[in-house]
Amino acid sequence: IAQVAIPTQTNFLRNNLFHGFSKLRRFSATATTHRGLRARCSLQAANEIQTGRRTGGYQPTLWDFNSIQSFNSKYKEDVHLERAAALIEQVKMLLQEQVDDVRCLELIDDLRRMGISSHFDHEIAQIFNSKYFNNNETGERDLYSTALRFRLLREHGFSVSQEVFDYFKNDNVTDFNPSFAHETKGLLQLYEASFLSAQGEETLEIAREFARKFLEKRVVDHEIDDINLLTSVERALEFPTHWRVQMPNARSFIDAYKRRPDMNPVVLELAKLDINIVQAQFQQELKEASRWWNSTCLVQQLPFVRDRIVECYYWTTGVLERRQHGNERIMLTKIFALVTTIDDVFDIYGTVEELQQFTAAIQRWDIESMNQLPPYMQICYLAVFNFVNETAYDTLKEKGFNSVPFLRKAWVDLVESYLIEADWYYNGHKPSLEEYIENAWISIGGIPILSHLFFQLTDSIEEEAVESMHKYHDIVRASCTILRLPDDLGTSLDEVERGDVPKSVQCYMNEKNASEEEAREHVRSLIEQTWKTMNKEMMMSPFSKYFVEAAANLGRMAQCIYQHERDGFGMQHSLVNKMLRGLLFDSYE
Ligand code: 0FV
Ligand code: MN
Ligand code: MN
Ligand code: MN
Ligand code: MN
Repeated sequence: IAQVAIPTQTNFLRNNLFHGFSKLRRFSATATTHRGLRARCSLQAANEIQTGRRTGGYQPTLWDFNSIQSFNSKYKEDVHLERAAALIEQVKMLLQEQVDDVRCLELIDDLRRMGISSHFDHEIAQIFNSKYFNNNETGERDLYSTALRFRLLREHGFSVSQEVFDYFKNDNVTDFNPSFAHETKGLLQLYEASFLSAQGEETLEIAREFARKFLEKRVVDHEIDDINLLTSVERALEFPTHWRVQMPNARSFIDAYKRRPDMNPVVLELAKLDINIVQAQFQQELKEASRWWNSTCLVQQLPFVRDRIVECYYWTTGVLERRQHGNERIMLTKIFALVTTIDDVFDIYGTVEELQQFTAAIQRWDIESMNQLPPYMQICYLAVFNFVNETAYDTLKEKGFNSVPFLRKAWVDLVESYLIEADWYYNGHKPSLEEYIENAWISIGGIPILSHLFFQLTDSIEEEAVESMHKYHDIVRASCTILRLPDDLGTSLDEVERGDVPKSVQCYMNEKNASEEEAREHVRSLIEQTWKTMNKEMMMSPFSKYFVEAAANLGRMAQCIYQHERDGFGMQHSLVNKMLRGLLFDSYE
């Protein structure tokens, strides 16, 4: 895909609007509508945009609209789909024929990491429900297979006690037996397994420290000769498997898989073909999301907002990993884009008075409320209002449930939390970390995301689950918190420099008189703690499987987008761009 090299009219407008050129009133921006016509945005709102306010400092989009619209992957064609179907049948046989427990678990793990496990949901469930895996008393005395089995069982929702690791501990039970410190494969699995822990599971805590210490040591001392094993260890130390989203990581896992001596050529062929087929599907979805974004004219009307529709779509490929959730991905992309827009209105452009008016209008939730708003706010108010009502219409039509009050509450809670931050900012208030987080887990935007997803991913909507969702069940709060904290690690330096409330890192520094690195370390440990709550709640919740999966993935994707504590969304960090390009644009050869 071609990157935008020459300044477009939008960029020209953006640059000049901020320099207050009055002549710009004569310009009008164009956007291509879904009918392929060039739509004219009258720029009424843009004309009102004033100077002397904060700016985001965000660059224009890297991705050209027309290049996106011209995607035409050959992997949509029947010949590829037929080949994939044949390979899927062969891998099903492979799974069913596998008599060795450990080999079978390894295969299931590989399928998931290569992004193809959803083709085998049925077969995998059968395997787990069969006599081998129902039995927690494994009798295994091997660290590698015990840990692998433990992790996969928990990943698939089975309860299995941490006591399976007692055998590997010292007599005094406060640490693992040092005789295992040289078993790299076992240590690696132990380390991976420890990330499935719930609050208070001490054995798993000790396991993580023990495994991390000796894995790091073996890497540093060059004691791992097997290059494939070394790659797996380095990969896990960077991000454990349990924290990784599926599709955005699939490509690099296939790269690693194909070099392994135990690689199965049928599995490899399927993985390589399937990732190209998925890419073709993703491109179709992205095209649609991009046409919608273009047709809203929000970028032309509000030149200070982030123009990040491709990144918004990329985000959804991590959150909704199922092939069949294409419409949900498109819907979710719109939420990300709308949340980003309103967030920038609150964080960058709006005055306190305007923000109060906007919040009041969302609270009232009627079309009349729009009249009192300045034009630049009217356009984003109506965009949100229409979007929410349209999705609620679908839920009413398809599921007979009126979701408006709940969706409305989600958006109200979001803007109210934004207003609190704006109020802190203009009053120079420095909250304690606790006070900050009590608001910031909402102000990150996860509530509208999860609320909309809830109605989309729940087949028969039950009162109990609706209530749990909107009383913000611990899964919801954990998901939003894991979203918030990596965002703070990645974005807060730029935000504070631009003018914003202190974020978690700065709150901790203020409160404890700590260094930035100490504060970051503390925030990282909060992320680890929050995962324990997530793990516990995932094992028994009133929610659908797909909703729980999405809630966990929302946090995982934040950890991916803000990896290395950089902003891979607003600031388009190159590492994230490379992953994005690999998943959405470049075919796998
Ligand atoms: C976070 O941006 C971000 F990427 C937003 C709001 C778009 C939607 C994504 C999420 C819901 C994560 P930013 O760092 O400006 O958010 P805060 O809350 O720190 O202003
Ligand atoms: Mn796995
Ligand atoms: Mn922001
Ligand atoms: Mn914000
Ligand atoms: Mn931020």
